[in-house]
Amino acid sequence: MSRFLRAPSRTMITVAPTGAESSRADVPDLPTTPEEIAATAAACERAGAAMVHIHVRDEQHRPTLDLPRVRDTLAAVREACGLVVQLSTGGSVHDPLDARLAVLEAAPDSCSLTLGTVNFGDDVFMNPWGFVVDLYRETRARGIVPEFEVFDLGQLTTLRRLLDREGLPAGGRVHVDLVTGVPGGMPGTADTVVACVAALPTEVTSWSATGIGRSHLTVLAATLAAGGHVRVGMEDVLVWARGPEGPVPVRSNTDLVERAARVATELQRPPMDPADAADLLGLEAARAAVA
Ligand code: KMH
Ligand code: ZN
Repeated sequence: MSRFLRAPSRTMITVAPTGAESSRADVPDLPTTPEEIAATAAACERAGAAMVHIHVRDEQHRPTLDLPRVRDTLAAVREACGLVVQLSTGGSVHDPLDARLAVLEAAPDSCSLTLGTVNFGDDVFMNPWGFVVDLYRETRARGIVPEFEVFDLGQLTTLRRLLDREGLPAGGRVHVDLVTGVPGGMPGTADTVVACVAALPTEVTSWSATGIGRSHLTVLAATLAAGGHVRVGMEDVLVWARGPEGPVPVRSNTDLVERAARVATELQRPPMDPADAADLLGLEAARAAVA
């Protein structure tokens, strides 16, 4: 019987407002400056988000891992809202591994940690085992809670191996995010979500999922039905609906969070606030472990 048979009473909504893939020229409403990302985060908190997953952009709106810029963006977000702050260590497919590791110096509450290499459209998102281990050790040394990103079911076997060899994360909680629908990764279907939940290591204490692109709503609904938490945002989806006259673009991250909160509330699992998300992820215990 699944440990997740009883769904949590509240839903943690993570907003991923920016990502590294869309250009500002193509998506003029994409928040990219520290001020815009902070304002978006604050609006999304009011709409029901509990955590923000941040990719940083430079002054020309290009993805960057430049540490001063990362620190400025984090500081702006922390100033503007109370969301749990998660920094991407995935960066863009062009970022070197050492720069991706170095973002932990900015001391976010949480960071993404992808469990394996995956084709990513025409590119390759590199996450070799040695890098996974280095990144994991660094999170433990710094008291940062990792969110394990899973792009394919086999990466859950890597999580098993990682926990066996390295032990539990800082804070003792194990949170997994299923990233479905990437061209090259697992498909964004209800079957995928169910298969992954069945394969989660027993140490996993919470899980969420997101559907990239057209799988977005399917995965949102399947995840809520299966008792998971959800991630939404313009990193993952830019089409709001398939209208009679063609695709309707997403207007804002807030709209996406509001819709997720509405569906979750209808399903009797309303959004949790950032303090509850911090408890869920074990942030205080993680910090205490290195104090
Ligand atoms: N931008 C992708 C190559 C993460 O944030 O950790 C990787 C990504 C995952 O978005
Ligand atoms: Zn990301």
